Amino acid sequence: MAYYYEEPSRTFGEYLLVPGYSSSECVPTSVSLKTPLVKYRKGEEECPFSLNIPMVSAIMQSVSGDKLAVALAKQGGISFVYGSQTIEEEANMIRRVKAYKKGFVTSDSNLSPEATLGDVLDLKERTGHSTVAITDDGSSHGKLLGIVASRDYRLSRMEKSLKVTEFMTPIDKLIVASDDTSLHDCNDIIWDNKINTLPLVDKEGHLSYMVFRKDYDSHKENVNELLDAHKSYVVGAGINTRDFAERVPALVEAGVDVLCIDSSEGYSEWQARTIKWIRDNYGDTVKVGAGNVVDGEGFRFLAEAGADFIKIGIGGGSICITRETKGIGRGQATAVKDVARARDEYFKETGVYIPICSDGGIVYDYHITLALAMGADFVMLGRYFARFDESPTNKLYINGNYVKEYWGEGSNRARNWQRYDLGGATKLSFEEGVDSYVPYAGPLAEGVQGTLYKVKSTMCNCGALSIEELQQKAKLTVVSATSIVEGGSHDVILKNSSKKYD
Ligand code: RVP
Repeated sequence: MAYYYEEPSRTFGEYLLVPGYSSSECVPTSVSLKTPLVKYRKGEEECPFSLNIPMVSAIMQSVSGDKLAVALAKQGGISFVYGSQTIEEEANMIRRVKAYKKGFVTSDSNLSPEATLGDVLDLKERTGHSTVAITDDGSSHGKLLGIVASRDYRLSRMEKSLKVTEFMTPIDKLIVASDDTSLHDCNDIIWDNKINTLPLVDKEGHLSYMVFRKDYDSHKENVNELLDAHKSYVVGAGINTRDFAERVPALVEAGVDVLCIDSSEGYSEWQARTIKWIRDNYGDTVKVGAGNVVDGEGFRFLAEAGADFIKIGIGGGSICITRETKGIGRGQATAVKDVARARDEYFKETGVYIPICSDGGIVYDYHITLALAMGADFVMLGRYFARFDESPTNKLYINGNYVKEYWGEGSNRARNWQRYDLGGATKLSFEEGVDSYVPYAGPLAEGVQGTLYKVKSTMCNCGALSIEELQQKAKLTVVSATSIVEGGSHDVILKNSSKKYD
């Protein structure tokens, strides 16, 4: 006979947190949102890879490109660049994030002296960077001959066929430093000489690195930024259960920090095979998350398969119609509660703590706090991030409002059939997602900081200064339909009515 779960399948909108005692020390500025990303022996060792904020961006074409990845890493979170593109395109996105910022940057924009102004413009279009190193062989470590920056050319006055040697700033007019100069000294040279770029060269005059003034400024602004050991932004990438033997090596080679299997249904042999292949080829050096699951059984399967973190959620995404089309899924809150229980049991048995991620269905900011209180270590968001300037989609003006496009990976537009494939498919058989608009919400930094201030305030109301403390102290209550009405403004005539989205 079929199995019936006792509890109805509930979602975040059906719960509220009941405040606990908060001492005078419990203020938002004292709250830490640091949270583990990958499994570790809790109590015996530090988590080897943590996030500074509990937010990651969804593995979606309309959300996680390299621009958003940089913006989110600056705030302390991580993006999972979408895998529904060619291996080369995805690896290039990872490369762009890794090259974006380091104290010392390996120049990714280089041309030989034979190149023209037209080549400079093409390269700028591809990399998004306006400083180009001219080296003898056009490589990032060739002999440095000069630099082309935006101030060196005027499109209105110069032919595109003009050779770079005609307008670059040549090496004898450049300020350069030797490649053993410390970052501190490089920054002093930049300030003293009022320059934007300092090339570092070795004894033979070969280009080693560039140091940029803008990196120094931006590092000072972003206290939470998530950097790797080489001072590059940390970035993740989505993979699928079909082409992993080619995709994973390309992403690792490009410098990816963590992978995640992107699938609408993770309780499958395909996921176990993918994780096994990664372990066989890379051991524990390549971290990989798996999912999505919605109950303890699914969690246990992926834990035993060796996943570094496990993602929860089927059918709760704002653009997702899986529940309507296939009749599978589970209310997100119930799924998180159930998986968190299984995670804690697994920890008691093995001493290994596997972080869990609540993926999809976050509508209001307080849903993030609820997900964390229910046991999630971090949340994955699509709709939320698609609204910002940095998402890769078009911003449009429709019916008097600015909107951004947002489409599901299971929509005809994305055609990410690998995400829905359970073997044998070569195309998307039916749609599980929609194509839509979301209200435009400005720059990511402002949005994320506003959201997290609310999360921290609520945590203080619960007497919690960390996510772990919130999980221990949280008191949650199911709300009745009538009390939901009571929770909004009611029985008044609003002066300025505008729809709330956060
Ligand atoms: P949301 O944040 O509610 O917009 O949900 C984003 C999540 O929805 C993704 O992380 C993914 O798990 C899921 N998704 C993505 N595409 C689709 C679909 O087309 N059905 N669903």
